[in-house]
Amino acid sequence: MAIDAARLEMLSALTRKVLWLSSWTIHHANHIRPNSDGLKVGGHQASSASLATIMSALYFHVLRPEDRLAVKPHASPVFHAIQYLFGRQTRDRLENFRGYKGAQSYPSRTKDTDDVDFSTGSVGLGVAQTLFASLVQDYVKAHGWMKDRREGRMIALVGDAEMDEGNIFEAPLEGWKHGLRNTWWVVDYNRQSLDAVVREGLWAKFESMFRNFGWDVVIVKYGTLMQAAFAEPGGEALRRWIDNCPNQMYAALCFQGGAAFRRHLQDDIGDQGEVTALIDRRSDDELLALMSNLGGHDMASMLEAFEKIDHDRPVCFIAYTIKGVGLPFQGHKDNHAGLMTPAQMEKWRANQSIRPGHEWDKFEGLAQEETELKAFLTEVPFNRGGVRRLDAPVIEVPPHLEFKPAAQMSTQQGFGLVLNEIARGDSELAARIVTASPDVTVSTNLGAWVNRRGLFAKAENHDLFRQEKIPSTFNWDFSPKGQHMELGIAEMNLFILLSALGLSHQINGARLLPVGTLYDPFIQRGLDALNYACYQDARFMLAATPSGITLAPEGGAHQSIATPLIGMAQDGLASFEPAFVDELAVIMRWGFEHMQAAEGEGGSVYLRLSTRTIDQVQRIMTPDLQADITEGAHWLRKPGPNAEVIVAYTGAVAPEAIEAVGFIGESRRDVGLLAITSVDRLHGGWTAARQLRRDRRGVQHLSHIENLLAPLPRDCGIVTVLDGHPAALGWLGSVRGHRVEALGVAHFGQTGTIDDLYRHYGIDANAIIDAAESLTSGAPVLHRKMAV
Ligand SMILES: Cc1ncc(C[n+]2csc(CCOP(=O)(O)OP(=O)(O)O)c2C)c(N)n1
Ligand SMILES: [Mg+2]
Repeated sequence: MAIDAARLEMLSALTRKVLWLSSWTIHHANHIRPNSDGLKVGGHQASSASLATIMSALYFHVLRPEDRLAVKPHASPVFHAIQYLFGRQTRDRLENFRGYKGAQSYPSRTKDTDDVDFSTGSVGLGVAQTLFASLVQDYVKAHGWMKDRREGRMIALVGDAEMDEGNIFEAPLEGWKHGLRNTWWVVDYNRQSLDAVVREGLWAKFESMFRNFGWDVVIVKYGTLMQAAFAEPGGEALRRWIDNCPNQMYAALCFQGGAAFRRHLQDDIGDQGEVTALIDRRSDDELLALMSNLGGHDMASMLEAFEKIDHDRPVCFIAYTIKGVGLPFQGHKDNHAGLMTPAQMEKWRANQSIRPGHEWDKFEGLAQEETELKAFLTEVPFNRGGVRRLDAPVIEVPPHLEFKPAAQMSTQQGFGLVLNEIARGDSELAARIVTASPDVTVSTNLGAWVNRRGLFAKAENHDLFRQEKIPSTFNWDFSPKGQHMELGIAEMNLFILLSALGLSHQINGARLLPVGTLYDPFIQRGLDALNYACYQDARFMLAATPSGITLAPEGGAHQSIATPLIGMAQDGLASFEPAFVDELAVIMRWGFEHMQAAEGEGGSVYLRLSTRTIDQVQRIMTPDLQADITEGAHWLRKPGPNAEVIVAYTGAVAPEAIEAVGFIGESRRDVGLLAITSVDRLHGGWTAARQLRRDRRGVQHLSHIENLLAPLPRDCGIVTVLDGHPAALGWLGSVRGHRVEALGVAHFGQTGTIDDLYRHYGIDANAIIDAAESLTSGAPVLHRKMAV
């Protein structure tokens, strides 16, 4: 469908304006706040120029309000400039680009105010997020929660070097399995990365890979000027020359300009009549305009490519561009951190008829009337839908989560039991939970949940084993109403899916309560994606199990040491490591509410669980105890007034701590046992309380751990113990100045029984007793007898 000339001219004018405003933003920010090297402001200017036409084509013409975008990080100035033209970004924030509370260097859902759909920054992750967001949209639709909303297209604007990130290629495989639709990836094929010019022929690799995954691939290589020239006599020879020109050479010539192109064309083609005449008919400037008219810089070509798509299959567009196009350093391989000099900016300003002092004026220097431009911007399809960030009501969580108790259980088992009870009922909570696991559904105890709630697929598919009457514990039926999304092993995909599920209330206006399971050590495999999900404020619950060296015979590769520290350090993630299932049930209940709390108050939840079966404590779950458990700690044995030593433990080592305290209590006074359910919440509460006291002098607020440790005498020792890095609990001594012996695991890799390994790594009862002895004086403490 041909687009009319006036609209095309309007779109081109706005593209020029976007390029100017984004460059002015960068220029301005640079001059008010020079970086340490005095010159560079990231890779914004060249990266932005590369995408100005493509993004203008999308935002000013192609997009509909329900479409969602992830923009490659360094093009954030272009994104902000477009939002500024729409009236969603303020001049103040643009002037303060990269500054405190200014427009963000990389588009941020949480820190920017101008309608960012998906944060980007760590390249590759935003790209995959669009794919999973599309699968989530399908899930929401299949469950009947789209209401009258139209399906959106999930679009990523991708750098060509960004495509080196492995996580990008893990995603389409998952997309293929789930019948991916409504996903567009637009590759800004400027053939430059940060450091250099990319390899020849990359596009062909992309093309075959995406076709292989079932995607449509659209290559937008030549702009309309080029196409017109190719139709002239001699044009075919010109096309051949362009196609054969190596990336480095093309980039270098774009930097050098029209005369250089002419020289090279003449040298390579020689005097061939028609093509020579074609070249000679153009001035140097015209020749450069022709040779830089790659598809990605040509409004008409981009619109045509986008508008031609008449299906909902995923599409990869490969749009040829020149990095930094239109700017003095276009094509230069060092341009990633390039900036225009004040003199260059001045010249460009004058060329565009922008008066000094009017650089921020939205329509300054454009040929069209202001009223016409304003009307155009208000009426673009993208702006016809009102607020794009949606919300959804909070799902009620019952006051208690039940589970079928047993005298001995593991927390992993408890997790399955709690979910099983939820699945048996017909609560709204049960309906909104969606589970996912990277091929460890059964081994993380999600099996009972999946048996009851089924697997999600757009088409029904019954478990063949069941149909064939082959006995199996698990019922693997797929249907559009299923509530478990089966994933392949890739942990990156798990976290990005959780990120997409956990934003559904804002993207689809339908709240989901995602619960993901994986083996604890493999958090590290997907850590950047987990970090990214938290940064976007996606809300989910993660059950990581088994954990630590407690899974003993599995050996080194599966033992996690660092995860308690990751749980503490990860912003936006409340981490717990309960020892008993009654604690876990309280935590999960709290978690489902925390996942729904307002921005700045709620977050995601990480449960570090264990396969170790231990004796459960018999007790009444009072409201006070519940509060203590979610705050992070409670006394399992309260210390007396003259306590000489206490033991503070977290997680699966509870039996060792309990046993050790029994021995220590024989010869030391008033020994206490502190059960820590969340070292993260304890530490966070302590930090927040100190901050509050600093900020508001006179405020007496004490944190939970300060209150718990307050009655201890000053010379009381603390032995801390966990199946994880000892530093996670070592800080307890700083709260009130007590001496600490911190036990934990700092090396890994042994196989053996739990007893073998606890002894080997020094977290068994005797190690705790030794540590208590070293902190106290008095008669030797009786030790546990070792089995020989
Ligand atoms: C995971 C990650 N690694 C490294 C970087 C640093 N970095 C930012 S942009 C970039 C290269 C970008 O090249 P490309 O994707 O082709 O975008 P272009 O600048 O050409 O538009 C790199 C290495 C990053 N942001 N994220
Ligand atoms: Mg590039």
